[in-house]
Amino acid sequence: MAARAWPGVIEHYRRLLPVSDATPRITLLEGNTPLIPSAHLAERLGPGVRLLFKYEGVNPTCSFKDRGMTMAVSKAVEEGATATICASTGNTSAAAAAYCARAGIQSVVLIPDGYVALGKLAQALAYGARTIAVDGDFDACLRLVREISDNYAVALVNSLNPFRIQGQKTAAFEVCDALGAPPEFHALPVGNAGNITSYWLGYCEYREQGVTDRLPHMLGFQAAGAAPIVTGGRVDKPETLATAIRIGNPARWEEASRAIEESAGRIEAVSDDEIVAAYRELSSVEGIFCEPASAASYAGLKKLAAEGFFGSRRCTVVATLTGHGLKDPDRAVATAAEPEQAPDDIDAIVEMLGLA
Ligand code: AN7
Repeated sequence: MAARAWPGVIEHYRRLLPVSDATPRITLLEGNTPLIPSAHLAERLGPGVRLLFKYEGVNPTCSFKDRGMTMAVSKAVEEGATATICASTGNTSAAAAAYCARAGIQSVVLIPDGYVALGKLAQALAYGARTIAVDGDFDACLRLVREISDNYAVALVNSLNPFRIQGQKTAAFEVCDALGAPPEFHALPVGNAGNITSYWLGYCEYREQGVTDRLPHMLGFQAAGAAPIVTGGRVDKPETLATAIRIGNPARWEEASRAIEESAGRIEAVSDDEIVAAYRELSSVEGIFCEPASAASYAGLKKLAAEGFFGSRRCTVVATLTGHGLKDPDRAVATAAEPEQAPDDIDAIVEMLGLA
């Protein structure tokens, strides 16, 4: 018998989402992403650590943002919107552009000029968004779109939009469905702080519904140059090569702090060097290629492990890898060895490879 095809997150989790039969399903069949067991890196964290990666890079636009965007755009269409607007470090704009194309409505995206990875820029343009590169950082872009959406007929689809959080919480449901229980720890990169807010909501709802009987500890990791929640103060000039999380004043700051506190979790900073080391390990050791910001989750786990956080305790740890490595091809090439050059000559190549 054929398995029932995956219908996308709205249809699959409709009982736990604010939708009705009147809500159009603007979907690209996002979600149902793999929870990949670590083959090699788990043991580096501790002898009792079972580590799994929630690989969100295989969503339709190659990041977790699709989960929230299917909800935000479906609800915008239900409410009669003909255009959406968002600020983005790249992935939100890629997802907004795709789901708006699918819905047949206009997408406007404001991005910090020069600080959006090439793959993400390519996506916004390919999907046909009005793409506006602003001479300012993400926080400036977010201020602009908030004011524009407050005063004009365009729907805001940043994670300030509650439907984004609703859609993204489905990732926590999927983790519990796959494991049969929540993990002990859930690690995430934190930028605008929508995703950690969403996961925590999802875990709490599953427990309230009686699907699960406990909650994980949430572990959030910011880039050291853009770590306002860690330092407790807005960062005026955020800097990190993980451009996805180059954010100095997160919109969901309070909710993220609450998730950390209520879950007895941790929020920590990881340096760009730690992020790049984790990023390289994930691809070259595990065979999982994510973008630099995504690797902050594993970089943070390594850092906690080095402080003796896990010790010899037996526990299940899930790290979300939020976006695909091909989002940022420039960084991939810049942080790896260059291709070796060879003539069109078998002897030379056999010699290079030491096979002779
Ligand atoms: C790959 O696209 O903010 O803490 O404008 O793209 O929910 O913001 C992206 C954020 C982590 C942080 N990993 O998530 C945007 C944007 C990747 C991301 C985050 C982002 P939040």
